[in-house]
Amino acid sequence: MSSVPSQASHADLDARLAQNAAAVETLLESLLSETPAAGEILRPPRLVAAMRHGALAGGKRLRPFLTVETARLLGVPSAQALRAGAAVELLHCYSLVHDDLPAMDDDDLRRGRPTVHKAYDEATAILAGDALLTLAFDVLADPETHESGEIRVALVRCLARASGLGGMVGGQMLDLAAEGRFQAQKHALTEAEIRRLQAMKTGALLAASVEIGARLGGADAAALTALDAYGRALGATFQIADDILDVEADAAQMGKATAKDEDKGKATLIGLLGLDGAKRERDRLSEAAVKALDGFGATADTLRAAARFAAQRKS
Ligand code: GRG
Repeated sequence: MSSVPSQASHADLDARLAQNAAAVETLLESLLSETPAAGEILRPPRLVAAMRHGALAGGKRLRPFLTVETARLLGVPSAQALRAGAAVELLHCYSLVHDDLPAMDDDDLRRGRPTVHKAYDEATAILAGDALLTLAFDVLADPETHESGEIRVALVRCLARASGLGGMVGGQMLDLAAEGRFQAQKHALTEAEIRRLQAMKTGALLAASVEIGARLGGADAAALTALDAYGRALGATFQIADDILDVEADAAQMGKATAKDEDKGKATLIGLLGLDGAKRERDRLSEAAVKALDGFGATADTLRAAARFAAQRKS
């Protein structure tokens, strides 16, 4: 099949991203209220405030966008798609809160604001991350997200596998080892090892954002395979773009510190392919993501545009 050109313009994509981000914000706002949910005893105000600091007001909301757009392709009611997307975003926000901690990346700035441990304190930031993580699974497991228990379990398992031991958390562990945190394990990574690390640390959650939308819509095996290829290529695109932005963008543009990778000895493809080589690889991967959607026709144009956005984004 030949590649279907993307008909969605930058302006269309920007408008859809903004519309989706506003809807995600509204839902997160209500999920992160001080009122306890059924079965909860009390939501401590300081913990709620720290969670809200970490999850509201900021971010591109790309992951829930991917969930919602994939679900839309399969005719899922928008309220259900949005809940699943919000769950993925809660998990992403937990990872940012914990990644910024002194024991991890030790960052002061995130989304243009003080990180949670700076605005509150370290113990509160750890707990806020933990509670964002568990809330993500609570949202997926709720019958409001899908009437079928079987589908809800599939969503929970997909998010757990992508974000845990063999996914994001495992990838973070490999990243710390590659930085030389644990002397015995220090070694220069091969290209294959860098790609695997990035597929785990960043790619897995982006791919899961797509898969969750697909599973919510009851996608068949062929659609799941195509969307999985799309999500993985988009995830790899996104991480290379991030590495390039770390070199080329400034902190004001990114809302977080930049030029950190080289200082920390982080393993990136730029080190192996050079800046121009990394840009070519980023563009090759984003086109591979677009190509994976060939079977879907024009209804997938927004997802095609999202893959190009992941490559060309400025923050
Ligand atoms: C510490 C549990 C734990 C996990 C750490 C994913 C991860 C692993 C940490 C997040 C920090 C990081 C820099 C990851 C690389 C992926 C990345 C660029 C995340 C930022 O995602 P964006 O650009 O952020 O989508 P916004 O703010 O737009 O949501």
